[in-house]
Parts: sequence; structure tokens; C-alpha cells
Amino acid sequence: MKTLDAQPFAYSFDPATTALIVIDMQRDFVEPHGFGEALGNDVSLLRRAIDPCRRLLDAARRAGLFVVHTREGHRPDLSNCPAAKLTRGGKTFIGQQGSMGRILIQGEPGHDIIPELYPQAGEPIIDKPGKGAFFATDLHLILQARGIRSLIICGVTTEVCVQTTAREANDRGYEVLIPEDCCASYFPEFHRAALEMIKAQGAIVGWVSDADAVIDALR
Ligand code: C5J
Repeated sequence: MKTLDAQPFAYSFDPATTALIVIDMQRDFVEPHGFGEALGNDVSLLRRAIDPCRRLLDAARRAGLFVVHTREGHRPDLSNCPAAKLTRGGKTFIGQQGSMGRILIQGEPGHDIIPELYPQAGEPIIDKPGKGAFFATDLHLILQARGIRSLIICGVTTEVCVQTTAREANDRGYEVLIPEDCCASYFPEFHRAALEMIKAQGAIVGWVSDADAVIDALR
């Protein structure tokens, strides 16, 4: 077992039954001209998570952790994009042509994971139509088949896909740890509030730590 300082109290995990889940580190969210920017966001705010994520990813790979990546997106014919999501806010961005291809559409350049965190051979990529990585995917089956019981969850954005996935994971019986500097939001106050909610009430959803503490524990 490895133990590290975390909030609200120390967190212990067994690397053999722990997976690192990297949520939606896609060009559409992190780079200009994608989905994030189409929604009016300053995507540069998300880039603070890239270096801590890369260091954590390297450490996880060295330690032999099971690594899983996710991508949010939809089929080219939009058949798995509910109308409520397509027209949210009265405007349609998903499926529109942008400079990185059609926005949030599987197979387009913008849908791909950023080069800094690109998956290696053998690391599953979960394509998800929703915010949570467990909804309408085979993530739970894949983790169960590997005997995974704890998840280290990082990626973007903190209060949307990271938090939704953490809540889904908690309800399925996984221990959840979030390294705060490995997540980011277009709204820094939402980042802070989401992490407060996760670790409140004695880790009601999970624990919060940072990249250095997890990397040290993995050494
Ligand atoms: C959003 C995500 N924010 N990956 N997706 O729409 O957090």
C-alpha cells in the first residue's frame, strides 16, 4: 500500500488495483478554435493542467499503473448526441465545421487528445457521449476485468467531466483521488468549489491531493 497526504485526511492505495483516468484532454477543450472556445471560454486557463498531468502520467507509466484516457464526442451523424445537448443555450456548435474539423465529432482533429498527453499502445481510450466517463461506455467493465478498485482522476474540466466521473465512480464503489493541479476549469472559482464539494464531509466523493504528492507516493 502507498499512503500520501491528502485532504480531508491521508489516502492509501494499492498501485496494483489503481488506475489513472485522464479525462478529455482533447484539442477541442484545450486549444483555440475548438468546442471550449466556441462556447466563449478562455481555453488558456486549461493549459495549467497539462504539465502536472504529463508528470503524473509519466510516473504512473513507470509505476505500472493501468492508464485509461477518455474523449467526449459524438458520431459524425450525431445519432448519439441528444437534442438537449445539441441545442443547449439556443445555439448549435457540436458538429459545426471549425479549423480543427467538425466540433466534438469523433475522428476529427479537434476530438483527438493533445500531443503532450497522447495515449501509448495498450492504454484504452474511452469515447463517451456524456460528461461522465461511465455513462454509455464500457469503462466499468474494463476496470472490473482488471480488478481496479481505486481511481486517480485528472483532466478537464474540473466541475464538469472530472466531477461527474468522480461521482459516478464513487457510486460504483471506487475510491477516488483527484490531484488538484492536474485538473482545470474555464472558471477558477468552479474548480475550487468542485474540489471543496468532493472532499467535504469526510471525503464524501473522494480525496484531493496534488501531482507531486501522488508522484512521490508512486516512487
Ligand atoms: C465540458 C468536459 N466541459 N470535458 N466537457 O463540456 O468537461
